[in-house]
Amino acid sequence: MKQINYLVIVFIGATLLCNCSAGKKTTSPAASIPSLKDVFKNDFAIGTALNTAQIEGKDPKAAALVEQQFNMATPENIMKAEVIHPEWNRYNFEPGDQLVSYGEKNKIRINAHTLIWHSQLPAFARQIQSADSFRLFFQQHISTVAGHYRGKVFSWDVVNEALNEDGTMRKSVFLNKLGEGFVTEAFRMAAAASPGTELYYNDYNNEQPAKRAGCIRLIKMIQAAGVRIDGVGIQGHWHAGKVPLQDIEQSIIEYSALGLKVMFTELDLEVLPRDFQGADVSQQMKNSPAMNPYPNALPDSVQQLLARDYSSLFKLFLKYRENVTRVTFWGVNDGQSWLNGWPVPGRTNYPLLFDREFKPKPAFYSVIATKQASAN
Ligand code: 9MR
Repeated sequence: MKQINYLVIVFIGATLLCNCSAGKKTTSPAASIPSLKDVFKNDFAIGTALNTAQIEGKDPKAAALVEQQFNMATPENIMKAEVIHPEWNRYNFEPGDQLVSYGEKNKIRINAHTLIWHSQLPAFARQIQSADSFRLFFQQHISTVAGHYRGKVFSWDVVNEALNEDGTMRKSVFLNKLGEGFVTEAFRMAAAASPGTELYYNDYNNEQPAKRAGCIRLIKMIQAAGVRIDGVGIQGHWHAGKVPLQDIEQSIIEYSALGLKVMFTELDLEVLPRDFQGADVSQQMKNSPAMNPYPNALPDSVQQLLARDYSSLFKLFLKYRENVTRVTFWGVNDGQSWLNGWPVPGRTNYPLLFDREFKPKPAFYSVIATKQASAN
């Protein structure tokens, strides 16, 4: 029965792609497919990560799809400290400003990412020795960057990935120099610098029980200090065939119980071999034919597995549409996904809803069909 459902979805997809009803074929899939942001408009926002070329307007094919499909966007790299604050007294706001005007023009709200993260720090910050100087960098970074985008971005990921898998604090330069109070302080400063902006804690694997408990401890610490935190981002870097649906559901329930919005901020589903789940960018593996099994095309069986998993996820998101405020995909299409280069460089990966030609995959249609089924 399930098999038949997916064949129907794929058939509908193929029909829409041909634009057969108009009696002629078109090469632009964007004109003839449903729009995720419209389909889910009464449920949650739909976002995408944008890379530098896309933000600079150098990728017209991506632009057409982005404007049609998404109402929120996260800069994949250009607002990270390494790029936006390269030297002690120098800030590089140009790409971020470009993103803000792109968003204004196309009614796409910006989820700024990210103020405080141990990774992609500028060299000067990594070299700071004294705790006092480091604190000054921390304060100036948050107040200057969040202040610059005050009233211009919808949200900030204030602190990113501060936790270990067992829920303890990651031994980052922020923890070493400032102690765990840095998390609360970051939210306090961001709220002061950008009062109207939603403020989130963001992490991967924070749907897993131990890390979730650590995340809840952090959130309660921020709240107990009387400091504002509006939501928690579960990144959602999962594996096809192993999506932890029960843990995700439990996390939505527990985070919502703290009065927070829940969002899925970096969704993609790995289809290639890997023996760990998550997004720790320091983990690397070697390439080999066995590690890169689909260099030319994704086999139909995996395509369908991906479609089923995306459908189950969206069914869950819809069940909790009162609590889930946004679902953001980490990239526009498969060819642009960071998973082509991590944790194994040079692989051909297929984790998103749109293929390398910007065409919708069966997973796209399964997501649309999930909404249609829930509405019936
Ligand atoms: O997708 C980003 C990739 O282009 C960068 O090389 C990488 C560097 O650390 O960061 C990626 O984005 C990460 C995000 O900022 C935080 N969560 C994990 C994401 C995937 O690594």
